[in-house]
Amino acid sequence: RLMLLLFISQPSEKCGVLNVTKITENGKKVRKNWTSSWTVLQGSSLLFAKGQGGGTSWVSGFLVRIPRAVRHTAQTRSNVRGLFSPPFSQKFGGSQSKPEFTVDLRGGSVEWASKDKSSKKHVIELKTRKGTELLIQSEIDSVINDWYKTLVETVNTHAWE
Ligand code: I3S
Repeated sequence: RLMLLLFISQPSEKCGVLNVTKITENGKKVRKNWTSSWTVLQGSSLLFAKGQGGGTSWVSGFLVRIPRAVRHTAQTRSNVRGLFSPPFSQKFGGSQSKPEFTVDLRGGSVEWASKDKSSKKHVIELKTRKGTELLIQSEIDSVINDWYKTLVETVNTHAWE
């Protein structure tokens, strides 16, 4: 029972709105393009989706998704980690918003970004094994601190895979 509890409580699922930009792709520097993205962590995959598009602001997109996220979280907890949980595509609202891009955190790193990486506050720098570097940011302290903790745990958990 203890093992099951530990298994369920692993930080492998989390979602929310974050500001994100790539700074390097496959080892090559790319131009920053900060966008507000619906972000989902599942296992070692981190997915980013644009807002709902068509002029929909991230605020309304977020509000639409709250019940979905709550429902999903409840479902996931009660169903032993996704056994009966909806597939990934549904978490992004089916056809409403598709993952813009995904990064694999296995073998990657997470740290607070240094000042020279961005003038924004609360910026996390993610590096993947394949040489993609991302900055993720939220104006809300508690939000970004929670993501930092979860991402560090995720990277540590999947470091040797
Ligand atoms: O690291 P940089 O190049 O100073 O980043 C800023 C620029 O990408 C800027 O875009 P333009 O160079 O196209 O004007 C962005 O608007 C800024 O947000 C970037 O800086 P921060 O410090 O916000 O990451």
